[in-house]
Order: sequence, then C-alpha cells, then structure tokens
Amino acid sequence: MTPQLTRRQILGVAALQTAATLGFTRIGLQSARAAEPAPADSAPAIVVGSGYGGAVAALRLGQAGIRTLVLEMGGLWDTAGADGRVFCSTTAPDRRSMWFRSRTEAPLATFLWLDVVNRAISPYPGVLDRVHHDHMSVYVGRGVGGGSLVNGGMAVTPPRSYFTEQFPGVDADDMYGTYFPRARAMLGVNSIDPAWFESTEWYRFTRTSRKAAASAGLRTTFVPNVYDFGYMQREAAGTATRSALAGEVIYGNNHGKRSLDKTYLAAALGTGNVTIHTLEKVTSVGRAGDGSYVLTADRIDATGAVVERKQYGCTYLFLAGGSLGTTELLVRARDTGTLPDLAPAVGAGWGTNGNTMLGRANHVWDTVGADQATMPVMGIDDWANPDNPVFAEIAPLPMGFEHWISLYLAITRNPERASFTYDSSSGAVRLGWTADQSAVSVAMARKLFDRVNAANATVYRYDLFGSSGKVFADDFTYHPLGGCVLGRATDGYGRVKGYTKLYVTDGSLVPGSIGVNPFVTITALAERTMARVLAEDTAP
Ligand code: FAE
Repeated sequence: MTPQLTRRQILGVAALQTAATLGFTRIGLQSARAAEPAPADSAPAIVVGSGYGGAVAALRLGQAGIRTLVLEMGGLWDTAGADGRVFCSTTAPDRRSMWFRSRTEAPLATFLWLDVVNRAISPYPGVLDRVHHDHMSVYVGRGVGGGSLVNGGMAVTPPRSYFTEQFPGVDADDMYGTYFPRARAMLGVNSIDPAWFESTEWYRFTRTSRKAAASAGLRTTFVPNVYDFGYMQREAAGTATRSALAGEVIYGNNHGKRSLDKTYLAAALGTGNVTIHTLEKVTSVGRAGDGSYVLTADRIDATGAVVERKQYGCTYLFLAGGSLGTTELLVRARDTGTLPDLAPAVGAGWGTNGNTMLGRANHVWDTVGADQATMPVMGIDDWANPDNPVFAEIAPLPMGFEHWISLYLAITRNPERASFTYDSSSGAVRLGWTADQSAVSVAMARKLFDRVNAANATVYRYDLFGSSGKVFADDFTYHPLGGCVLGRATDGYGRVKGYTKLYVTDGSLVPGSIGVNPFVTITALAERTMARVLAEDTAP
C-alpha cells in the first residue's frame, strides 16, 4: 500500500528532489521553481533538527502560516551516487554510511570473533553517527529526517499503563484517542500480512525466534512498521527493486521506507512556509535584549570544514536535535550563561530505554534462513512480568548465508538515569553514564534469555560483540531518551522552564524509558505540544 500523498506533499517531494539534484543546502518550495532563495537570517520560528520532533513542529508551524526555518546538521539524502543509489548497503558500506569516520562502527562488530564486519571508509557527512561517551555510545541518524533514515521502522505504541506511569501529568485519553492515532496516520504505519509472514522465507528468522520463545512460555506479538509491506511483498516477488530484502537499513533504505522526508517533512515543505537548511550545526543558543532568540550555526562542507559561521534570529525556537543534540545545546546555554535561567533539571533524567543487544545460537535444525528482511515485525513481550519486565525485538541479521543466530534488541525496564555536565575547560557536554548502570539492563536481559536457552537447550553467541567474547552489547543504545524531561525541565507541554517561546519537541522529553521502540511516542508528544502551543502561544 502506498500512502496517498497530498498535493502539498507532492510539491514538498519535488522541492526535496530539485534541491538534491542541484546540490542546494537550502530547501523550500522556491528551490523547486527557480534559483536558490536568498539566505534568511531570521524567521518567526526556527526548528533545530529534522527528526521526529522537528518534522512535526515544522509541519504544524507551516500549516499555521508561520514562516519557519529548519536547521539540520546532516545532509539531504536524495541524490544517487555513482552506483545509482542514494544509500549504501550494510554489506558494502562506503563513505555514505557513517558521519565523518575513517572506519565503520557497526553495532555487531565481529562474526566468529573475526573483524569482518567493519570497513575502511573515507570521512564524509554520512547518515549514521555513533556518538561516544564514557561507557555508552549512542547511535543517531544524521540528515533530513534524522533517525527515520536509519532506524528499523518499528512503530510501536507503548502500553497505556506504562505510558501513564512515565507521564503521570499527561492526559492518556488525549494521547490514545487523538495524538497516537494522528502520529501513526501521518507516519504511514502499516502491518505485515500475517499469512505472508507465515509463508515467506524472508521471515523464517522471526518464526524460529517465536518458536524458541513459545517453548519458554513467552508471548510474542506482531509490531507495526513504517516500511511499506506491500512494497516488500513486491520485492519478494521480484517486481520491485529490493531494499529491505537487500540488507538495507542502518545506513539508509533506498526504497520502501516511509522516512520523514516522505511524510511529515514533505508535507511541511508543501505548505510553502517551511525552509530547511542542511549541513548547518547549531552551536549556541542565547537571547537578544528584545526577548527574541539568537542562534549561531556552523555551515560545513563535505569534508567537515566550517565554511561559514551564521547567526540566526527568531521569536519562537523549537529544539528538536534529539535527546543528545537538544540536551547538549541547553546544558551549554545554561552553564555558559547564554540562557542562565534554565532549570537544574536540564541535563538530567537520561536513559538508554534499557537497550541491550544479544545473540543466541539455535540448533542446526532450527534454521534462520540466508534470506532475511531487515525490518523487524515481532517482539517477545514480557513487559507485564513484574519480576523482570522486558520487551525484546526479534532483530534481523542478514548475512546472505545460514548462520543459525537469533538476534535481539532487548528493551529492559532499567531504572538507572544519568546526567549531562558541561566541562568548561574543553567546552564539551559529557554524559555521566557508568558501566554499572548498563549492568542492570544486562541482568534483566540475561534473566529472560536464560529462560529461553534453558527451555530450548541452546546457548548464547560469544563472537558478535568484539574479540573479548562479550555476550551482551552493553555499551551502546539506539534509543537515547531524556535530558530535558517533560514536566521537569519543561512544563507539561514542552515549554522550557525559565523562558517563553522556547520549546523542546523531541526524545529528550521522555524520561529515559518508554518500554517499546520510541519514535511513535516522540511523534505523538510533539503533536500534542504543537496543538497546545499553536492554540495558546502564537496568537497575535
Ligand atoms: P532524531 O530523529 O535523532 O533527530 C534529531 C535531528 O537533529 C538529527 O537529524 C540531527 O542530525 C539533528 N541535530 C542534532 N543536533 C543538531 C544541531 N546542534 N544543529 C542542527 N541539527 C542537529 O531525534 N525507534 C523506533 O521507534 N523504532 C525503531 O525500529 C528504531 N530503530 C532504530 C534503529 C537505529 C539504528 C537507530 C539509530 C535508532 C532507532 N530507533 C528506533 C530510535 C529512533 O530513530 C529515535 O528514537 C528517533 O529518531 C528520535 O527522534 P528525535 O526527534 O528525538
């Protein structure tokens, strides 16, 4: 099923394509028609970042008739390289894969303890970044669309009871009646056809994991996705170019994925009120004497060199640089004195969503298949277990040959939280996460998967996360959450405490854990914020 694009989305897609073809770093409806528009140094509203929170803000501001500028540090991913493809695959990564690296840093570092996964690449503003802090590194997407360009597309609405626990001040009826459905509709969420799932070779790996879970008495559940499953079935039938069936995911999907540039951002550009500047990293935020906001941004080229330092001004400022990006900007602003009235809660309440990755070795007769679709469609749902709540995504590991590995991304209910601090000597903002805090997630994941192994007489894989024989990947997360938590660093709607007309709309609002993959929650909360802000704060 292909979602119906509105006329405005079609205009937006045309603007994105024209900007890409002509190499523009400013994208708006004007660039679809003629030459590059004149630089805008100020706008009524500025949005920092073009991931989920930023895309929702841009669309709703544009629809309200408010001229809006989006500043995105990553590039626009819409131009085919010499190989005819926009993105490279996970099996043959090149410079497009990662953000200014000379070697890829894939989550699964080794196979049979061998360093055969990562490749030398030349530094370039690639689409996936791995941001290193002590004891924890964070994977994030870079580009127009943020994490939507690189993620697994799992579009999961959290259990209402856990959402309410995490957000006691948010009206759950509003969320489950209005904002979650609105977010899912706009994101193009769809579900795999169960009959096709049961019969296709591409999901044998999921069925094998389901069987192992069932032997341990564990429940599995289908999860929706934003990858177009109609397209995927055509890939399998040989009538569409393969993407999810060609190993594409963490370095981008060339087809099938409804990333934000195809949904929210296309619609935002289609309003005619939204312009996106790419390869511009906001480095500081402050306030002018008249109460407007002043931003400094570095424009970089493909080598990473800063080619221009720009100043922007706006009345309304929406921060959507993701949990790391937004928190870093605000911690620095508070502690360097450019926004001194920010609350002490800015920088606190950060968590990994309890992420831990692991692999199990199946028996030789329990094959996972050489062919694996890259989009996960099922999870082991033991979240309601009060003793050890875990939701484990059954993850693909497409290697093109039978390897008998079941891979999982476990989301555990780890209560540990960390804070960011500003280091005045280096100017860096550092995360204070410790190895002990990761050990909590590992213990919970181990408890669940020890059960699965015991019931199936199987063992863990020791060869996937480096040469040391580590079973649980405890040093990275895909789900950075928190840092500017809703109701603590902000009011109940994302308005930053201490200031007016300053908002947070991204994953930094979520208090470190949401129990499922987070982007549907981030999108729905951003919808709720924008509805309130446009109704109350922007009236003339
Ligand atoms: P995000 O999407 O990260 O967007 C922030 C944007 O701001 C990025 O484009 C940045 O480049 C940009 N930016 C940051 N700082 C600046 C600055 N100073 N100046 C200008 N621009 C800036 O934030 N979630 C799911 O729900 N389902 C999944 O299946 C799933 N799989 C994942 C797989 C991978 C490999 C990864 C990395 C993540 C996955 N996630 C998944 C997580 C999901 O993508 C993430 O929660 C959201 O993207 C976060 O949305 P935000 O709007 O907070």
